[in-house]
Amino acid sequence: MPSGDATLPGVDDERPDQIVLHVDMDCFYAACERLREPQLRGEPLVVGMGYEPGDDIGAVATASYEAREYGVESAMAISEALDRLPRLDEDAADPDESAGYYRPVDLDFYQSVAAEVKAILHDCADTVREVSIDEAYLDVTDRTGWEVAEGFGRHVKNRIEREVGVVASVGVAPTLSAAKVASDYDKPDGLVVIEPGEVAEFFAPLSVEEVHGVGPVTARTLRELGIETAGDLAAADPHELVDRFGDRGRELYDRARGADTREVTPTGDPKSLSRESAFADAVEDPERKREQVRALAEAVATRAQSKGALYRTIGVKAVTPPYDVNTRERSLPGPIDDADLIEEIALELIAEFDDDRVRKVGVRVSNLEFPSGEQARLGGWDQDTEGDDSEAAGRQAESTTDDPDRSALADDRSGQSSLTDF
Ligand code: TTP
Ligand code: MG
Repeated sequence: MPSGDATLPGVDDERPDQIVLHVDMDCFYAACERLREPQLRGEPLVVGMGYEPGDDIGAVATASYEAREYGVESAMAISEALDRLPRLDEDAADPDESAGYYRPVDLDFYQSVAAEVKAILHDCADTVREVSIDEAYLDVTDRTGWEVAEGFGRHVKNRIEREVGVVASVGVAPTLSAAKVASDYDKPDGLVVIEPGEVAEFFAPLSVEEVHGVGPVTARTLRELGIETAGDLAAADPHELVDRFGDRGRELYDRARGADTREVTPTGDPKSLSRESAFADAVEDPERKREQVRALAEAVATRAQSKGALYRTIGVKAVTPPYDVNTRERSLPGPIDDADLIEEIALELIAEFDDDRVRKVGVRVSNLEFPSGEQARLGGWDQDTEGDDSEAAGRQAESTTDDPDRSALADDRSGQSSLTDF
């Protein structure tokens, strides 16, 4: 059985060059209700359906943390919730201390609050994957570094609270699954950073249920095998797990070890194709930058061609230390498919950074058109599917952006740290 002593399990499978931030709002629907009824703050509050007299079929959507103390939780039958936490008579002169407030679900309102939160998230990262009304992954690799990642997480948290008035729990980690575990770890009002190399160690004491993909049934079977914690699972014999669970066994084993090579891929239709590559150390030599840009330009051209995409805008990105994301782009009169032109324009645009120290460069085409009318699904698009390019040397990630304003770009539009660029 692998002991993991020689090398920390999972380390090889992390992407230490990737900084992922996961945001999950605390008791989101209840937090929204508290925005318009501040007197509900600090009170047990249940949001759900079916609690009106004579209307007893329904479920709890969410409960405030005060209501959770009474055992009320999401998806519980409303009748059960009412048993555990009776509904407060809000008109009574002397309200019952052990009763709670009940409010109906108002999804339109929650969606409007969520939109405000998401706007902040898009402001804080170039790539955002929205996974539900109150949850998103951000790739913040270019915006921060590990030494200041906690401060960056706090900045995102504070902006949401200050500008929208609801509280988020935030996790920062080198993988998506670890970032999710981190945001959940200290809820509510949590901020947890798991640094590269610490993922497996962080996971080890967690119960197997915390491993993504382990439900109550799997957990029971694992316990029968003597596997109680993520650490036990990471140290188990993978062959035995495959025998027991099929391919899923291997997946659970990998997840328990913190192995996760997925990148944050944005939600929505692709509007651009880009490839980028980081240098081990910031580079000043213009020829090295050009060399990298040439390779990226070729990769982007090949990618666009394989997708049957024409493009009208060609852009470059140069990340200068510490975290300045600079983008430059140029739009053409009409859509083209021309690898040489991508290279030529990208090299012209990157020349502006000849004298700068640059730690990452990128090339992008946008204003895409798909004349065949068949916009192929892009590799790496699905959260749970590895992009076919994702194993490319260094961190040459394909990413796509979803910026409707792109089509309005003027020629040679330039922007320092433009927030939605790349
Ligand atoms: P969650 O993020 O799962 O829950 P939450 O935000 O209420 O609480 P936590 O602090 O633990 O994150 O889900 C987000 C919202 O989705 C939640 O506020 C209500 C809704 N929801 C349902 O309607 N039904 C459900 O079963 C769950 C789990 C959530
Ligand atoms: Mg939540």
